[in-house]
Amino acid sequence: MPGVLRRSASWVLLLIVAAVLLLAWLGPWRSHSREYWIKAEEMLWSYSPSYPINRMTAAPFGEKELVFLKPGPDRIGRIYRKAVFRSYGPNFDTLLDGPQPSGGANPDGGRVRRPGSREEHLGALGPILRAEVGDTIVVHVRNETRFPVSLHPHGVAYDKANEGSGYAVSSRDSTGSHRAHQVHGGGSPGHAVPAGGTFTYRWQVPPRSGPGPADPDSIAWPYHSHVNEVGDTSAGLVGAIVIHRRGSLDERRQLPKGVDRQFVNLFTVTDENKSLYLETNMREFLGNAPINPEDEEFVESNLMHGINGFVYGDLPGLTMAEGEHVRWHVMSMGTEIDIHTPHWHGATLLENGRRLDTTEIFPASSRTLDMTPDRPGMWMFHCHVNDHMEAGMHAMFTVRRRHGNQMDRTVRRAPYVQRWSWRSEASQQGSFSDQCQDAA
Ligand SMILES: [Cu+2]
Repeated sequence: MPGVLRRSASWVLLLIVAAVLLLAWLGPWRSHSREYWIKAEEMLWSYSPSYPINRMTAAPFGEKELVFLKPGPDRIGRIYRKAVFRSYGPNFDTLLDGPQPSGGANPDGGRVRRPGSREEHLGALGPILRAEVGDTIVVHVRNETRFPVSLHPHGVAYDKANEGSGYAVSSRDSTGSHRAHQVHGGGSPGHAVPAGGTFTYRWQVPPRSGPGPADPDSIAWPYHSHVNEVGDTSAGLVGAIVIHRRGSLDERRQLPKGVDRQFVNLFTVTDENKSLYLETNMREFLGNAPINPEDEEFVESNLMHGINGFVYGDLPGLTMAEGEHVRWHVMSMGTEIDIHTPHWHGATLLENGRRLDTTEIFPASSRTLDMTPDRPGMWMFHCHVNDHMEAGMHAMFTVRRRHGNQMDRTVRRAPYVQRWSWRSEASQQGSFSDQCQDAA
């Protein structure tokens, strides 16, 4: 090879090596655009798939619990029509994650939140939206419910068009003088996506959206529909955004580096009396029975004290192994009774450097805690407010024993007697109210 050619070939080689090294160096600083395809959808949701067995006692429910769960001529029971967020592949083609009607017998539900999946414990919550500081989050929302909905995020950065919330603000024109115009949601259709409509939200994730100096390397924010805020959130249109410090998200496992499990738990008294679907539920489950929706006992029966939409120990999927690094994000929504104190049996946790086994959350606030479980077994995880405990705000978490690298699978949830599919459950509930109507 002539010298000139040889020299230029080695220059090319040198340039390629330099480019590869530069790309590798830039890798952690490259910002991502994280794209999500989310549908708002209606479904029948059961707060208590193990009904009539109380999983916390392995015995049939008693009078006190049946107030909330048992359908009757003047009681909706444990199944309600709700609206939830679910995530899909590009162009909304394949269902990826989201609540499924309890029982899993629905045609598309078998693939999502299945036993053993990372998302199983999310229950009625929308899919987790994940990002790192420096990223942009793009969320395409399609509204398949009968009401207008929006997607309003907490914590991340947005302009008025992407706030997902409409209220009257005045604006200045180009001369700087105040215009009397009221601008709702920045004039953007994103503040209320109509039934059948689609909108794309764009949010930035600057450092002020990520963990603060005393936080662990990931924190959670709620997101929810904000058209009729009380009605929307009571209907179920709620989920979580988890923001990671730059470079701390393990992209393959979609978990923070060094964390083995991550759970997000929403403690809330879902007020079905305030849901967008109250009238629909009354029609669907009570027919034309003359019921006063303000009757005190009827109102009480529709207060569902749940964790991720499940009551009395029915939340599945809180499973881990001893010695693992487990991250818990707990949050709340609701009203003045939504003062919750999540308490873990059998373990302690660290919250921003403080050691505790009980924390406190209020509507729309969240806490992030780290646990290293050291006592294998099944442990209670519940709200420590007396009234909430009695009304069902319980779950269980399972710590499996380790044999070397193997998890012992013999620790299992207490078996419950019958397996209800949502179809049989819904038809059972339907036929019960039908019978009552026949009898009336
Ligand atoms: Cu509570």
